[in-house]
Amino acid sequence: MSKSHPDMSPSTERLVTEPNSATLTTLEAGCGEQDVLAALDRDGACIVADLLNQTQLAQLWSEVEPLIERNAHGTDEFTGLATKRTGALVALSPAVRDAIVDDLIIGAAEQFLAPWAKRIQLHLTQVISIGAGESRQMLHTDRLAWGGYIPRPIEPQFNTIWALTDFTASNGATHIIPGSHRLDDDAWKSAELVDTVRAEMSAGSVLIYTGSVIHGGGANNTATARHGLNLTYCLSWLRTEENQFLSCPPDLVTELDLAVEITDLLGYTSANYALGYYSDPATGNLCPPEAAIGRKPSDSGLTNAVATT
Ligand SMILES: O=C(O)CCC(=O)C(=O)O
Repeated sequence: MSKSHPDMSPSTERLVTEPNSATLTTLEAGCGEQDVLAALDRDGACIVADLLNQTQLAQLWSEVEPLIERNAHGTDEFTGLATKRTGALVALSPAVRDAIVDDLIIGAAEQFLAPWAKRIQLHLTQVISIGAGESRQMLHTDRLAWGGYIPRPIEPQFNTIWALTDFTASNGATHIIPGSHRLDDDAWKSAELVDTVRAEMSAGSVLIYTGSVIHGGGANNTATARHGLNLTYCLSWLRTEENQFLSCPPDLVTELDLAVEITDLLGYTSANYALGYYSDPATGNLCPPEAAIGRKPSDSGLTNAVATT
Protein backbone atom coordinates (compact mmCIF):
# COMPACT_ATOMS: atom_id res chain seq x y z
CA MET A 1 0.00 0.00 0.00
CA SER A 2 1.78 3.13 -1.12
CA LYS A 3 -0.27 5.84 0.53
CA SER A 4 -2.14 4.77 3.62
CA HIS A 5 -3.54 6.28 6.80
CA PRO A 6 -0.69 8.39 8.28
CA ASP A 7 -0.90 6.62 11.66
CA MET A 8 -0.72 3.16 10.13
CA SER A 9 2.28 1.21 8.96
CA PRO A 10 1.38 -2.48 8.50
CA SER A 11 3.68 -5.25 9.76
CA THR A 12 4.03 -8.72 8.29
CA GLU A 13 3.52 -10.77 11.47
CA ARG A 14 0.63 -13.17 11.47
CA LEU A 15 -2.58 -12.14 13.21
CA VAL A 16 -3.35 -14.52 16.05
CA THR A 17 -7.09 -14.79 15.62
CA GLU A 18 -9.68 -16.47 13.52
CA PRO A 19 -13.12 -14.97 13.04
CA ASN A 20 -15.52 -15.81 15.91
CA SER A 21 -18.20 -16.69 13.42
CA ALA A 22 -18.48 -17.18 9.68
CA THR A 23 -21.19 -14.55 9.45
CA LEU A 24 -22.16 -11.49 11.40
CA THR A 25 -25.25 -11.71 13.57
CA THR A 26 -28.19 -10.05 11.85
CA LEU A 27 -30.82 -8.77 14.27
CA GLU A 28 -34.36 -7.76 13.44
CA ALA A 29 -35.43 -4.12 13.60
CA GLY A 30 -37.55 -4.85 16.69
CA CYS A 31 -34.55 -6.07 18.68
CA GLY A 32 -33.50 -4.50 21.97
CA GLU A 33 -30.35 -2.67 23.02
CA GLN A 34 -29.24 -5.74 24.99
CA ASP A 35 -29.29 -7.84 21.78
CA VAL A 36 -26.98 -5.31 20.13
CA LEU A 37 -24.67 -5.14 23.14
CA ALA A 38 -24.46 -8.95 23.37
CA ALA A 39 -23.51 -9.20 19.68
CA LEU A 40 -20.91 -6.42 20.08
CA ASP A 41 -19.44 -8.16 23.09
CA ARG A 42 -19.14 -11.43 21.18
CA ASP A 43 -18.13 -10.28 17.69
CA GLY A 44 -17.44 -6.54 17.89
CA ALA A 45 -20.07 -5.97 15.19
CA CYS A 46 -23.59 -6.88 14.08
CA ILE A 47 -26.23 -5.87 11.56
CA VAL A 48 -29.75 -4.66 12.32
CA ALA A 49 -31.89 -5.39 9.27
CA ASP A 50 -34.25 -2.79 7.81
CA LEU A 51 -34.06 -0.30 10.67
CA LEU A 52 -35.21 2.35 8.20
CA ASN A 53 -38.51 1.81 6.43
CA GLN A 54 -38.82 2.62 2.72
CA THR A 55 -40.26 6.08 3.35
CA GLN A 56 -37.46 7.02 5.77
CA LEU A 57 -34.85 5.63 3.39
CA ALA A 58 -36.26 7.59 0.43
CA GLN A 59 -36.34 10.80 2.48
CA LEU A 60 -32.77 10.33 3.67
CA TRP A 61 -31.57 9.62 0.16
CA SER A 62 -33.37 12.64 -1.29
CA GLU A 63 -31.56 14.86 1.24
CA VAL A 64 -28.03 13.46 0.85
CA GLU A 65 -27.88 12.60 -2.85
CA PRO A 66 -27.55 16.24 -4.04
CA LEU A 67 -24.73 16.74 -1.52
CA ILE A 68 -22.83 13.71 -2.80
CA GLU A 69 -23.30 14.85 -6.40
CA ARG A 70 -21.46 18.12 -5.81
CA ASN A 71 -18.68 16.57 -3.73
CA ALA A 72 -15.14 15.51 -4.73
CA HIS A 73 -13.28 12.19 -4.51
CA GLY A 74 -10.73 11.31 -1.81
CA THR A 75 -7.10 12.28 -2.18
CA ASP A 76 -5.31 9.16 -0.90
CA GLU A 77 -5.78 5.41 -0.79
CA PHE A 78 -7.21 5.37 2.72
CA THR A 79 -10.02 7.83 2.01
CA GLY A 80 -10.33 6.32 -1.48
CA LEU A 81 -9.43 7.86 -4.82
CA ALA A 82 -12.79 6.71 -6.26
CA THR A 83 -14.68 7.34 -3.02
CA LYS A 84 -16.62 10.43 -2.01
CA ARG A 85 -17.03 11.41 1.65
CA THR A 86 -19.75 13.90 2.48
CA GLY A 87 -20.04 15.37 5.98
CA ALA A 88 -21.59 18.22 8.01
CA LEU A 89 -24.76 16.15 7.93
CA VAL A 90 -26.28 17.57 11.12
CA ALA A 91 -26.26 20.96 9.41
CA LEU A 92 -27.40 19.64 6.05
CA SER A 93 -29.97 16.90 6.60
CA PRO A 94 -32.97 16.66 8.96
CA ALA A 95 -33.34 12.95 8.13
CA VAL A 96 -29.75 12.32 9.21
CA ARG A 97 -30.55 14.09 12.48
CA ASP A 98 -33.39 11.62 13.00
CA ALA A 99 -31.05 8.68 12.35
CA ILE A 100 -28.50 10.08 14.82
CA VAL A 101 -31.03 9.93 17.66
CA ASP A 102 -32.73 6.69 16.64
CA ASP A 103 -33.88 5.08 19.92
CA LEU A 104 -32.15 1.74 19.43
CA ILE A 105 -28.87 3.24 18.24
CA ILE A 106 -28.55 6.02 20.78
CA GLY A 107 -29.65 3.72 23.61
CA ALA A 108 -27.10 1.08 22.66
CA ALA A 109 -24.37 3.71 22.12
CA GLU A 110 -24.97 5.27 25.54
CA GLN A 111 -24.91 1.90 27.30
CA PHE A 112 -21.86 0.71 25.40
CA LEU A 113 -19.84 3.83 26.26
CA ALA A 114 -21.27 4.44 29.76
CA PRO A 115 -18.43 2.75 31.69
CA TRP A 116 -15.95 5.41 30.58
CA ALA A 117 -17.80 8.74 30.37
CA LYS A 118 -20.74 10.66 31.74
CA ARG A 119 -21.79 11.67 28.22
CA ILE A 120 -21.32 10.61 24.64
CA GLN A 121 -20.84 12.89 21.65
CA LEU A 122 -21.03 12.75 17.88
CA HIS A 123 -17.67 11.71 16.46
CA LEU A 124 -18.47 12.02 12.77
CA THR A 125 -21.29 12.21 10.24
CA GLN A 126 -20.29 11.10 6.77
CA VAL A 127 -21.82 9.47 3.71
CA ILE A 128 -19.17 7.12 2.33
CA SER A 129 -19.81 6.60 -1.37
CA ILE A 130 -17.49 3.89 -2.66
CA GLY A 131 -17.40 4.50 -6.39
CA ALA A 132 -17.17 2.06 -9.31
CA GLY A 133 -13.67 0.60 -9.60
CA GLU A 134 -12.56 1.55 -6.08
CA SER A 135 -10.01 -0.84 -4.59
CA ARG A 136 -10.27 -2.42 -1.17
CA GLN A 137 -9.44 -0.15 1.78
CA MET A 138 -6.72 -1.30 4.17
CA LEU A 139 -8.02 -3.02 7.28
CA HIS A 140 -7.84 -0.94 10.44
CA THR A 141 -9.51 -0.11 13.74
CA ASP A 142 -11.18 3.25 14.20
CA ARG A 143 -9.71 3.79 17.68
CA LEU A 144 -6.44 4.55 15.88
CA ALA A 145 -7.87 8.01 15.20
CA TRP A 146 -6.52 8.80 18.68
CA GLY A 147 -3.11 7.47 17.77
CA GLY A 148 -3.03 4.43 20.03
CA TYR A 149 -2.90 6.51 23.23
CA ILE A 150 -6.14 5.21 24.73
CA PRO A 151 -5.39 2.25 27.00
CA ARG A 152 -7.32 -0.99 26.82
CA PRO A 153 -9.90 -1.92 27.99
CA ILE A 154 -11.40 1.52 27.34
CA GLU A 155 -13.78 1.40 24.39
CA PRO A 156 -13.79 4.94 23.00
CA GLN A 157 -16.19 4.61 20.09
CA PHE A 158 -19.54 3.17 18.90
CA ASN A 159 -20.06 3.12 15.13
CA THR A 160 -22.84 2.73 12.63
CA ILE A 161 -22.95 2.51 8.86
CA TRP A 162 -26.48 2.76 7.48
CA ALA A 163 -26.82 1.15 4.04
CA LEU A 164 -28.33 3.72 1.66
CA THR A 165 -27.90 1.24 -1.20
CA ASP A 166 -27.73 -2.54 -0.85
CA PHE A 167 -24.31 -3.62 0.46
CA THR A 168 -23.01 -6.63 -1.50
CA ALA A 169 -19.70 -8.46 -1.66
CA SER A 170 -19.15 -7.07 -5.16
CA ASN A 171 -20.05 -3.40 -4.55
CA GLY A 172 -17.94 -2.80 -1.43
CA ALA A 173 -19.77 -4.22 1.62
CA THR A 174 -17.57 -3.55 4.66
CA HIS A 175 -14.99 -6.23 5.58
CA ILE A 176 -15.10 -7.22 9.27
CA ILE A 177 -13.05 -9.64 11.37
CA PRO A 178 -15.51 -10.78 14.06
CA GLY A 179 -13.80 -11.18 17.42
CA SER A 180 -10.88 -8.92 16.51
CA HIS A 181 -12.05 -6.30 19.03
CA ARG A 182 -10.40 -8.47 21.68
CA LEU A 183 -6.94 -8.25 20.11
CA ASP A 184 -4.28 -5.75 21.03
CA ASP A 185 -3.90 -2.37 19.36
CA ASP A 186 -1.35 -3.55 16.79
CA ALA A 187 -3.30 -6.59 15.56
CA TRP A 188 -4.71 -4.75 12.54
CA LYS A 189 -1.17 -4.53 11.12
CA SER A 190 -1.22 -8.19 10.16
CA ALA A 191 -4.95 -8.44 9.55
CA GLU A 192 -4.64 -8.60 5.75
CA LEU A 193 -3.70 -12.28 6.25
CA VAL A 194 -7.03 -13.23 7.81
CA ASP A 195 -10.35 -14.05 6.15
CA THR A 196 -12.94 -11.37 6.70
CA VAL A 197 -16.72 -11.53 6.85
CA ARG A 198 -18.64 -9.12 4.62
CA ALA A 199 -21.38 -6.89 6.02
CA GLU A 200 -23.85 -7.68 3.24
CA MET A 201 -27.19 -6.04 3.95
CA SER A 202 -30.18 -4.49 2.24
CA ALA A 203 -30.62 -0.72 1.95
CA GLY A 204 -32.14 0.61 5.17
CA SER A 205 -30.17 -1.83 7.34
CA VAL A 206 -27.37 -0.73 9.65
CA LEU A 207 -23.99 -2.19 10.51
CA ILE A 208 -23.00 -1.51 14.13
CA TYR A 209 -19.36 -1.99 15.14
CA THR A 210 -16.99 -0.96 17.88
CA GLY A 211 -13.94 1.27 17.61
CA SER A 212 -11.78 -1.77 18.31
CA VAL A 213 -12.96 -4.24 15.68
CA ILE A 214 -10.78 -4.65 12.56
CA HIS A 215 -12.64 -3.67 9.42
CA GLY A 216 -12.34 -1.77 6.15
CA GLY A 217 -14.31 -0.72 3.10
CA GLY A 218 -14.58 -3.25 0.27
CA ALA A 219 -13.57 -2.97 -3.38
CA ASN A 220 -16.36 -1.92 -5.69
CA ASN A 221 -16.34 -4.16 -8.77
CA THR A 222 -19.70 -2.94 -10.06
CA ALA A 223 -20.66 0.01 -12.23
CA THR A 224 -22.50 1.93 -9.52
CA ALA A 225 -21.53 3.45 -6.17
CA ARG A 226 -22.14 1.87 -2.77
CA HIS A 227 -23.48 4.53 -0.40
CA GLY A 228 -23.29 4.15 3.39
CA LEU A 229 -24.13 6.71 6.08
CA ASN A 230 -21.40 6.55 8.72
CA LEU A 231 -22.61 7.99 12.05
CA THR A 232 -20.27 7.44 14.94
CA TYR A 233 -20.26 8.34 18.64
CA CYS A 234 -17.44 8.61 21.14
CA LEU A 235 -16.65 9.40 24.77
CA SER A 236 -17.32 13.07 25.48
CA TRP A 237 -13.80 13.78 26.78
CA LEU A 238 -12.15 12.90 23.47
CA ARG A 239 -11.46 15.08 20.47
CA THR A 240 -13.87 14.23 17.64
CA GLU A 241 -12.82 13.22 14.14
CA GLU A 242 -15.25 15.69 12.54
CA ASN A 243 -14.99 19.01 14.39
CA GLN A 244 -18.67 19.50 15.15
CA PHE A 245 -18.26 23.14 16.26
CA LEU A 246 -16.96 24.01 12.78
CA SER A 247 -19.27 21.65 10.85
CA CYS A 248 -22.29 23.03 12.70
CA PRO A 249 -21.33 26.39 14.26
CA PRO A 250 -23.43 28.23 16.88
CA ASP A 251 -25.18 30.59 14.41
CA LEU A 252 -26.37 27.63 12.37
CA VAL A 253 -27.50 25.69 15.44
CA THR A 254 -29.61 28.70 16.42
CA GLU A 255 -30.97 29.22 12.91
CA LEU A 256 -31.95 25.55 12.58
CA ASP A 257 -33.32 25.51 16.15
CA LEU A 258 -31.79 22.06 16.68
CA ALA A 259 -33.18 19.80 19.39
CA VAL A 260 -31.29 19.71 22.69
CA GLU A 261 -30.55 16.01 22.19
CA ILE A 262 -28.67 16.95 19.01
CA THR A 263 -26.89 20.01 20.40
CA ASP A 264 -25.71 17.99 23.40
CA LEU A 265 -24.31 15.39 20.99
CA LEU A 266 -22.57 18.14 19.00
CA GLY A 267 -20.79 19.19 22.21
CA TYR A 268 -22.75 22.31 23.11
CA THR A 269 -22.85 21.11 26.72
CA SER A 270 -20.22 20.43 29.37
CA ALA A 271 -18.66 16.98 29.18
CA ASN A 272 -17.86 17.20 32.88
CA TYR A 273 -17.31 19.95 35.44
CA ALA A 274 -14.75 22.34 33.84
CA LEU A 275 -14.71 20.39 30.59
CA GLY A 276 -15.95 22.33 27.59
CA TYR A 277 -16.73 25.83 28.89
CA TYR A 278 -15.67 28.76 26.73
CA SER A 279 -14.59 32.30 27.55
CA ASP A 280 -16.46 35.18 25.97
CA PRO A 281 -13.83 36.89 23.75
CA ALA A 282 -15.41 40.28 24.49
CA THR A 283 -15.28 40.03 28.29
CA GLY A 284 -13.19 36.99 29.28
CA ASN A 285 -16.15 35.74 31.28
CA LEU A 286 -16.44 31.95 31.62
CA CYS A 287 -19.57 30.66 29.88
CA PRO A 288 -21.28 27.28 29.65
CA PRO A 289 -21.24 25.89 26.07
CA GLU A 290 -25.02 26.29 25.87
CA ALA A 291 -24.65 30.09 26.16
CA ALA A 292 -23.16 30.13 22.64
CA ILE A 293 -26.47 28.85 21.27
CA GLY A 294 -28.72 30.93 23.52
CA ARG A 295 -29.71 28.14 25.89
CA LYS A 296 -29.49 27.38 29.59
CA PRO A 297 -26.91 24.76 30.61
CA SER A 298 -28.11 21.18 31.13
CA ASP A 299 -25.69 20.79 34.05
CA SER A 300 -23.94 23.25 36.31
CA GLY A 301 -20.32 23.54 35.21
CA LEU A 302 -17.32 25.74 35.90
CA THR A 303 -18.66 29.11 34.73
CA ASN A 304 -19.26 32.53 36.16
CA ALA A 305 -21.59 33.63 33.39
CA VAL A 306 -25.35 33.68 33.57
CA ALA A 307 -26.67 31.72 30.61
CA THR A 308 -29.34 33.22 28.43
CA THR A 309 -32.87 31.86 28.33
O1 LIG B 1 -17.28 2.34 4.08
C1 LIG B 1 -16.98 1.33 4.71
O2 LIG B 1 -17.52 0.23 4.51
C2 LIG B 1 -15.94 1.40 5.80
C3 LIG B 1 -15.07 2.62 5.69
C4 LIG B 1 -14.10 2.75 6.81
O3 LIG B 1 -13.91 1.90 7.62
C5 LIG B 1 -13.33 4.00 6.93
O4 LIG B 1 -13.30 4.80 5.99
O5 LIG B 1 -12.69 4.20 8.00
